[in-house]
Amino acid sequence: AEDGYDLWLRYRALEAGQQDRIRPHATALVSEESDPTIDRIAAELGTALGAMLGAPPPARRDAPAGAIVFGTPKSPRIAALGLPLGKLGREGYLIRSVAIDGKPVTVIAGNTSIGALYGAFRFIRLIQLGEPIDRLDIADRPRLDLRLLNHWDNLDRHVERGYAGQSIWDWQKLPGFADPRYTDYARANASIGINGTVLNNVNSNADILTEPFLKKVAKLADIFRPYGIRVYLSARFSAPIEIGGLKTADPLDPEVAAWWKAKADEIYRHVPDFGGFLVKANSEGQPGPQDYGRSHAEGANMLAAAVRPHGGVVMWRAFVYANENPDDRAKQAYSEFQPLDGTFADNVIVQVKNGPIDFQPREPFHPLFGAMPKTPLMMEFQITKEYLGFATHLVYLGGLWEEVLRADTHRPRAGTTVADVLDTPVRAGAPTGIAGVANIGNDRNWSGSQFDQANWYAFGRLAWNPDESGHAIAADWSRMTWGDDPALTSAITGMMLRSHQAVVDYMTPLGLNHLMATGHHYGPGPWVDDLPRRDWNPTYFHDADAAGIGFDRTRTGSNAVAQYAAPVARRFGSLATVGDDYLLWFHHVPWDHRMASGRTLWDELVVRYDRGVAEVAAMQQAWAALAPKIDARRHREVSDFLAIQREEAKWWRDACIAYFGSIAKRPLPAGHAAPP
Ligand code: GCW
Repeated sequence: AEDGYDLWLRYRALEAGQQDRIRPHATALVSEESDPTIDRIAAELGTALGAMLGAPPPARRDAPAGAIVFGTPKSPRIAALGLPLGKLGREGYLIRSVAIDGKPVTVIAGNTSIGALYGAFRFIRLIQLGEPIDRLDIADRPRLDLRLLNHWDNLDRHVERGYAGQSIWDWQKLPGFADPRYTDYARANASIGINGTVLNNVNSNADILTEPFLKKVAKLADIFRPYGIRVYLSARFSAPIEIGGLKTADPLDPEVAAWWKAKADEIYRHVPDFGGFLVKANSEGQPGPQDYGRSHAEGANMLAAAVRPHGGVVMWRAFVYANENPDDRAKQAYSEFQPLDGTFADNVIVQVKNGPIDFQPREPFHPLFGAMPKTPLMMEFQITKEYLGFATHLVYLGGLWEEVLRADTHRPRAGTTVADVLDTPVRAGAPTGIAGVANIGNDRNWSGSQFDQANWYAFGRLAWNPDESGHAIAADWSRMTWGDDPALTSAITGMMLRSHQAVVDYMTPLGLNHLMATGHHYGPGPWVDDLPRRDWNPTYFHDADAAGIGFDRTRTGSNAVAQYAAPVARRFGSLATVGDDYLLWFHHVPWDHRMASGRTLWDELVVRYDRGVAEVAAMQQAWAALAPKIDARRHREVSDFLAIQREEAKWWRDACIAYFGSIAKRPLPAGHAAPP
């Protein structure tokens, strides 16, 4: 039965007519090279075409009419074509219908076999999507260098904020046993261009850096390498004390620096192409350089020096906030990092979450983007849905990410989007990148729900090309995952595209945020007011009182708005121009404030909560109608999840309206459906 294991690489037999159309262009698989990646390309094309066409094309040495010729200019046949591969870099590819010895063939070529692998996956996608393949001329290359998953996986296999079972890394059985799933993981990631993975949680355990674990890590790296995926590790800043026997982890202590250097050398003996370290330091209780009175830059640069001789990078996270700091939590990353611009070593990248608080259903873009022109910044998105209903709520994140990537930073000038900041190297050769906190676990369907696979997929596609549209990506995913029927695709993409606004409306409308219940972040808790850290309490974030609601981040409040470029600060800072989406993020607004809709703020809030619930009901209806077109098992699973989502959307609505109503003390607007 269909269970979702195949993800979007769900190669199913094409209709006879389509098979007849494709077969003349898939008569043979031809390569003149041999390396592990070339072997994987042959295997993937064989599997995909075999399943879609009924039989795999034979591997041949000659290139008959209709052959698929793949590889690099190391192949004499490909070299002879004189293809314009120059601008495609290490990972780009070209797919062309050409003639070799007068016979029509399709060539899939890259400067490296990894480029050719990406080309092969693109070619397979064309067939999955029913595109014509007789006159191809496609050239593509990724816009960002580092396209990484971040696993928040602990060594005991618990996944922090993971809702798809246990970690897929079975450390206990590694390196002796390599679950075949590791290979499928690599295939899936390579198919969307992901080229690196951080195996362990940023709340990190130093044991990962000990020899027994490095052997396990090396085994995974060996499996991933032919798929162009490098392994990275989260480094615990206090590791020199915990596993090194030193008395300090002070980054300016020569013994500490020497320990990290030796450790890096050891890691590279196990994993010669090790990517580098990801570090969460001095955030939420993690150790870091500030424990010794040193700055983030001093800490990062010390680690950077250790991996530098091997070509490694250090990704230093900007997600920091401290209880001792009474200032607006939304301001802290900018306040700590912006002044350090220009002081980081050239193999350090600062990794910044999309918004200034923490992966909320909607946040304005992080003010650091554009504000550190001398420092490579990479994006951190969260694919797993920590604040978005875990795996049971259907929420497509492609639209959320697109919104952030297209935001205009106005730095250095109008029109410079967050995507521009990410993909423009700060100097020649400086790294660029993006990371997504993975939603992968050992559930049969990988992501905990069928629809959460779309978020993994969309992350990869946007990492490859941050300008792609969330809509187009959703449509491709739907066709590959559910079947290539236009009515199906339009119904499913319709659900996906409306799902983000729906969850915003039933959880945190109008710029509200962080109203989730304590710790687990599942379900409403806007009344929570007793947590030890002031800035963990939902009451801190919504700031509702008899007069109004919302966090004043303008000049009369925390003035966080001043961290943005002047035109952005003006737009967000004025009630007249901020717009509904970020209204209560930046302003404390009277309950009777007149909204663009003509309603009062209080009435609008209720209308939004109602609308969110109604949208989930609409998704349920749309999905129910698709039953005849979808295999029973997957259809049922999604139906059950939508029913959970509907109940919980109501729970959110009723809890929030009751709570805020007790503060606003205003009647419910006409038309509000009283809870059953
Ligand atoms: O989103 C918050 C999470 C923590 C997480 C932290 C971080 C890994 O609630 O679970 O820790 O952010 O990003 O460091």
